[in-house]
Amino acid sequence: MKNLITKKSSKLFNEAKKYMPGGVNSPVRAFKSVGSDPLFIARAKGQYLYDVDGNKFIDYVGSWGPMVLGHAHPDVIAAVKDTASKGTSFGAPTPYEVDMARLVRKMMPSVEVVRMVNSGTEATMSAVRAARAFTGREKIVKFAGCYHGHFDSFLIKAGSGATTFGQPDSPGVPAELAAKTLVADFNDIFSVERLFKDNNGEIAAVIVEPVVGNMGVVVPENGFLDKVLKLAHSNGALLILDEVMTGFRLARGGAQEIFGIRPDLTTFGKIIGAGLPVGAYGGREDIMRMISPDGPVYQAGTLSGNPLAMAAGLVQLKILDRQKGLYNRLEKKGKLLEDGIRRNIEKLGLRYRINRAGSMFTLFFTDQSVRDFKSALTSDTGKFRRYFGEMLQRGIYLPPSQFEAAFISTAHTERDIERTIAANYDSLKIVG
Ligand code: HOZ
Repeated sequence: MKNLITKKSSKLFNEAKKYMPGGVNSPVRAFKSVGSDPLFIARAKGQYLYDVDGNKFIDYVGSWGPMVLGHAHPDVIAAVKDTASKGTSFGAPTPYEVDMARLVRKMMPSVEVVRMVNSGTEATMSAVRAARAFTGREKIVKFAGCYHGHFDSFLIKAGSGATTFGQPDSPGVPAELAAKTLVADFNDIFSVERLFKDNNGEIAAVIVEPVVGNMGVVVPENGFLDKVLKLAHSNGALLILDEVMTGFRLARGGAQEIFGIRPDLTTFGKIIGAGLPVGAYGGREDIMRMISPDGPVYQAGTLSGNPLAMAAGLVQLKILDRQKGLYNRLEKKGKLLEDGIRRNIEKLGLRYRINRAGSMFTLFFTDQSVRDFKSALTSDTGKFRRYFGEMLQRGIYLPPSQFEAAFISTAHTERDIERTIAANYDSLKIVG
């Protein structure tokens, strides 16, 4: 093990703090909860990340999910360069958008009609507006620890950075709006049932991450999603699956393909743009035709369907659509890593838990099985902080918070995974 030299990153961070809240443009990346300065990234290629001090890491953040083919995939970069040379934004339709909408519908048949936006937050916020307009109801149900972006209605018991920084309920959210968000417990169908009973005829939609990534990875128990769908429908409400993390990552057709669920609406994020700023929402034609200019529900954006983002995303989605065995290979890599970490935990006599779905995983520093927000919060975040630092010293770049998912890409090799397992062993041995 060597001591990381991070002089240039720290210098940049000190400068950044003068001009930006916390020195960053999104909270979790500030590394605050892991007690060190963030690394400033110079470049990335495949499974590797290189910081401004010249350190190289095996990357398990993958820009928080979208880099499922690894960084700077040559075909994606070629498409971006070619498209950029023809202009970067027109605020007018382009052929890319038609190809994209057609491909999304082919890969995920529940998405009959789709609208491109610029981020996952925009997607979830717009999907909820559509659901409210369609049902004529105002309340929504979300699950504690799920994170659906930073729109007011979702910053109630929110996961991801909101949990990392101990602010699952953000100030600045009007109380009247917060009162319209009802919170259930993941994997507890009775908690959903209770909300429907107590708010009869008032709930527009249930929104859920089908596999949660934002309290760390939490997998739905047998039949849970199906029961949520049935409960929503029998009460005249819609189901919105937030597939910002899972869409096109867990399977060609996302988590909905794996669990055999046909939601009314689905939301997507950055994976659609291969890492460029994109989001999208779509679903049942009768709901989506309510969106302007087909219908009265207003939602717009100059950069929506931006040609660079569409061109990059199309290349990535076409590879995901066509490459045989790609998701099996991701599953195999995920399993290899999971098995290795489990072996380490056992050998060291520890009782930590690892949750995994395909190429998404989280090691929780708790001896309880993690199936909801409450159990995720039993994790020892002090231990996680020390573990994160030890892994970083050994060249492994993990999400800098206990309450996030780590991501494997097709670029990670078995050798990378073996190195990661060895680093995990050494780190756990020190942290205990
Ligand atoms: N909300 C992201 C993780 N779920 C973190 C985004 C970032 O800090 O870049």
